[in-house]
Amino acid sequence: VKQTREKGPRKRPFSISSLDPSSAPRKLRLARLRAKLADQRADAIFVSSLHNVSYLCGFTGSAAALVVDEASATLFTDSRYTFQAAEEVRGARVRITKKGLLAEAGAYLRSRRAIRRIAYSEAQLAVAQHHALRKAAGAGVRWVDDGNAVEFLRIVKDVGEIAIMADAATLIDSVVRAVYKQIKPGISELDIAAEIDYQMRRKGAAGPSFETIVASGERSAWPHARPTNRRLGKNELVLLDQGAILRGYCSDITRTVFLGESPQRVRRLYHAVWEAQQAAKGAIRPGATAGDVDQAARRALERAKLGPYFMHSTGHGLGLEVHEGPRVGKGSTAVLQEGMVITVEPGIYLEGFGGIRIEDDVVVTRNGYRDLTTAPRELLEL
Ligand SMILES: [Mn+2]
Repeated sequence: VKQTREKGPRKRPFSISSLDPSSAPRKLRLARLRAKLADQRADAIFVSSLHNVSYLCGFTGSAAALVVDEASATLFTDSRYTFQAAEEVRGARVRITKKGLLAEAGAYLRSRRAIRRIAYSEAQLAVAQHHALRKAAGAGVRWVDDGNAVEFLRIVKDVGEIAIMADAATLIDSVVRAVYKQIKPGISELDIAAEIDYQMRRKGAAGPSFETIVASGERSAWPHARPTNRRLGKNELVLLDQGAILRGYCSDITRTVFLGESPQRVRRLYHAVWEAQQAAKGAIRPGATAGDVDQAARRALERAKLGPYFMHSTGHGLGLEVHEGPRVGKGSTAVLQEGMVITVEPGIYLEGFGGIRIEDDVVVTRNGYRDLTTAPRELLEL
């Protein structure tokens, strides 16, 4: 059942249903992948990352491998997914395996005499799995590193992907706004996290992009705190970091609020983080490096004498995975291009006091950037 989208006058030109029948984006993805394989002098690629499989052929089941060669693509999955594969897969043949995915994919490679050099990802295959695959494929096949070929393609999103990611961002925006009403002294971090997760499912998300973070008081100084049964008190910071998966794509937003009337110190620190985020966003344009974006945030916090309290990257690429390319950290030489989606999330963390982070998802546009998440960024006092 698709999420209902009747409300509102805006027509969405790139719903998944309007993309799939033509399968044009997937054809283009396969064509680009083949060009990369030719560069690496590989005859085929063995794709085992499920995100890469769904990116290339649309299949979203939990057991699959895809072999792409010069002229064809073959998806291997098992009989639990017969109907699902028939519905989802575009641009690839489907083989329902009976004796195990790796054994049959390997046997297929052995039978294909023209495939001698096959690219694969060391990072996406367990050692035991690679042993099984090698054994089935036989000694005639040479395995070479795929150079993250598919991950590189995924960094630049097409219009259809950006439309979905904008919807995923809007969804999590509305969750954050709704949950503010429930944040008050006495409620526990776990209660708030449960409410966030519940709200996103009610709004059509497949689930959270990562374990929802709710950290209050001193615990907000832990950048990746797990929610606990700690109850919120008066006059403390609450950091909320959450994301939703919608039609396969992740969103990721952080807001920090204050329970009560904020003291001068909190307002000053919050403003410095906000300025750092503005500075980082201001550095986003095609041709700039991701390292430039990171440096803009870092310099702004250094100017405010808060440099030592910012101890993580400014952001990361976002898409089918919550962390993907490009890296948006110190010294990153990745060159920004129109269509990349990244997070911008500077933060400061003071032990024994608390932490403040403001995070948005943005898409790189022709001459700058556009925010996908838009929930208010001024310091909210609840
Ligand atoms: Mn993030």
